[in-house]
Amino acid sequence: MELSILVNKFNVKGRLVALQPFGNGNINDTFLAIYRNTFTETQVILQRVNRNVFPKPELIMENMHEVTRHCHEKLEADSKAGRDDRVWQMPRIVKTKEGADYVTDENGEVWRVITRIMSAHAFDVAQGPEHAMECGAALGHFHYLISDMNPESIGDPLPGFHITSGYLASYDKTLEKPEAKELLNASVEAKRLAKFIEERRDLALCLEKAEAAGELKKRMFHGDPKVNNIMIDDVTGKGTAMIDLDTVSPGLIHLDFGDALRSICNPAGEEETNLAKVVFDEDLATAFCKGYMREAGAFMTDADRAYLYDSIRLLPFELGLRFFQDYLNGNVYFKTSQPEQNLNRARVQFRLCESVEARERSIKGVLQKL
Ligand code: GN1
Ligand code: MG
Repeated sequence: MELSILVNKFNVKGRLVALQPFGNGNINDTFLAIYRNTFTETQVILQRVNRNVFPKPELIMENMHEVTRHCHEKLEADSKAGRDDRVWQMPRIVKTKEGADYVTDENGEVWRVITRIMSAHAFDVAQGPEHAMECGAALGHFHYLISDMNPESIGDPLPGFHITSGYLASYDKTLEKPEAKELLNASVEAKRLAKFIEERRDLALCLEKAEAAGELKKRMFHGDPKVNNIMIDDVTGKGTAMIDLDTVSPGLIHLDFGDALRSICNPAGEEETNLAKVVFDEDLATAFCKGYMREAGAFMTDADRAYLYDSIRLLPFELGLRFFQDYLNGNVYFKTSQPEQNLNRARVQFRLCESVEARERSIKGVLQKL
């Protein structure tokens, strides 16, 4: 089905005047649609939910319905009570003309339309400490918003997501494939990354062990709070919304904390090819933590705090492992524009992990003062 026919199945007023690719997501296909009528313009986001990644796209939409329903109610109540220093926002599902949350095309692909948060932007890399602090505040406030959701109301969007031991197991399985062996033997850099993983197999289990021992408990988490999923208000420079809600589900908030920091504290970005530029920036980390704690510090137990450093070290390792496994497996998960891209993305994450390790004492010092 043509994209313009598809998007017109949704209930947006006006005439479609533009429809173009939008954003830099690694998973879903995203488009911006602009509608105009005689006196105003409406911009919405059209997305195809990636079926190769999410085994049940319909479930993703049921979850999104639940998450946005819960959060919009809470946002409205807080706003009436004049509780906040700003307007916190969250995209809304735009229904089809028939009143459904999504459209399924002739190939069984699930498409949705959500509102665009206007006069706000997400950046691919941190712009400085103030931006980092606002990212922290936005994630902290999001954790507050979803903290009292019923975890039973959400189906598992992506079985195995952020279970590092599972990623290790699928990496080991991939290594047995002849194609993977060939790729590994063909490159000194790939061999170096494989060694990097071997030296850190224990690290992979740090949060899983703490959870199994009952020290850490699952709460609701975002799942993908990287810097370009955090919207910043163009007018005030303040954080205003978390986007990309596909993976909101029960999980450890440590995974969000570590994932946000691995993304925000790497100003070179995930696609950098010069490893010398990839460092974990502690000033950005300090600013992020300040913003996060202001909004969510009240929820943090002593046990939670004890595992923050581990989470900052684990998440770049985990993502590097996921990129590297995908490279060896023929680039079937993350979108790529050239065959070595996932190899390079893995190099960046592992360098970041090393950079965290080299700063262990000083990062722990920052965390202690929170
Ligand atoms: C993917 O969809 P996107 O680009 O926001 C991935 C995240 C990774 C991220 C790295 C469902 O996120 O886990 O951290 O790429 N999402 C999924 O850029 O696998
Ligand atoms: Mg995503």
